[in-house]
Amino acid sequence: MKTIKIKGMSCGHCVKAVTKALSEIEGVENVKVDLDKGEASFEETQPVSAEVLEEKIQKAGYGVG
Ligand SMILES: [Cu+2]
Repeated sequence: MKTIKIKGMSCGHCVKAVTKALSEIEGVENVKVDLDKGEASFEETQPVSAEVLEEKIQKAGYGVG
């Protein structure tokens, strides 16, 4: 299980958007987003680069870190 910090989430809609964005990445499974902590955790079925994660999150309108 890997956990990353997500910036800019404020409501349930954001949680859904981030969950969807991460779930679309190949190798990312079982995404859980915690709004209060501002974190997303997921399983990696294959290595996923930080660049890919960041790009996907940014395209959804949020930030990583
Ligand atoms: Cu929101």
